[in-house]
Amino acid sequence: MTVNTPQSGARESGARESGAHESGARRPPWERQEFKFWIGAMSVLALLTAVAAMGAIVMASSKADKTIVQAGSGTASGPQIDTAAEPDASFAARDPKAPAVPSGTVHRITLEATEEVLEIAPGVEQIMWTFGGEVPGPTIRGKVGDTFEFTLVNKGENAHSIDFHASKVAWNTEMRSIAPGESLVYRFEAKHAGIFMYHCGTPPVIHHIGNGMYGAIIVDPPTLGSVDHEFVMVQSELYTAPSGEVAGPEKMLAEDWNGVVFNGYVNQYLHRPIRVEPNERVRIWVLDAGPSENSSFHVIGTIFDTVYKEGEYLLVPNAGRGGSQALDLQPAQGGFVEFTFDVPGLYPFVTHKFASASKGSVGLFQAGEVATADGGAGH
Ligand SMILES: [Cu+2]
Repeated sequence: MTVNTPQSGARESGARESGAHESGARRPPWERQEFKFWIGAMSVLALLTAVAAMGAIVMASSKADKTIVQAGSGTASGPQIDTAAEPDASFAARDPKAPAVPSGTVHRITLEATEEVLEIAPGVEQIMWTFGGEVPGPTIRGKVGDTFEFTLVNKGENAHSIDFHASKVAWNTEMRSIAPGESLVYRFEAKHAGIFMYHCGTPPVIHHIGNGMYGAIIVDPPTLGSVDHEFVMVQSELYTAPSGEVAGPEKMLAEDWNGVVFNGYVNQYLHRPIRVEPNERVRIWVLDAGPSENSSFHVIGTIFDTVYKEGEYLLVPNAGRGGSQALDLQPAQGGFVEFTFDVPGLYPFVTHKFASASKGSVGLFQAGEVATADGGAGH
């Protein structure tokens, strides 16, 4: 009598070598010849399927990528960024204010993919790949249930595309790459709330995001309360290129960035502080666009009483007096924080990963009438 324990199975198998068919009925199913045959056949089939699928992916991506690899082969080396350098007196920081939610429920927006020279730090100009001629691309806003209809027009010299993380659409249709001169319509209903990344998805994706093709789209949660100020900070890395050139993908692949910045420019809000008043309620939407570095968003001198991350409130003002010091984000994650400044003064904001902060991601809030280094207030 056979007892079905692993030991007895192992013991039996030795006897079965010389035994023959009659013992087959007593063998565990995985040791029967016909079972072994089908397992072997299925393994071969699975292997062939995997090889065929990989071949198809390689063929598809190399097809979409042909132009990009040629045109994108910028020089690996670019200038180092001097974070102590001052911008010209005429320098205007990018407006950090979050756009208002537009009226209506259908938003038709045209976005142009462009390739043009932009200043990314004092004295550093290079070709950036953009949405709408700016890095980050424009911040888009709506609410849950709204319909967005984007027309992407490729005005560049390389293939480009767009991928809205706020959408649920097929990768091979709306997110397809289009050649220079072409356009496509990308339509979706915003079904979920949050601050989402959008970016060019043309391979190699790291090259297109690393050269500036990213932005934020805010889909308001239905419960969003009102505040005195709303700002948007998009963190990203900067990869420099020689003047007049575009950065190649080598430094991006090596995670060897030259700068980490908010809203596309080195320390811009340190040079042009953001003006608020003490005790006003401030909300900052934060998106980490990467392509590779994470963020630990922190405002020095205050504590967040509200934190919303990736579609959920992690903290709201509560009886337990809970406080939050940093919003942690990986690339392509976002959220918002809310707080007040209790007394007049200057309040820096950073990513508390200080190796990154020291490469250009320091800004300043000016709460009230207090002196700033340059004697003036920004927004
Ligand atoms: Cu692109």
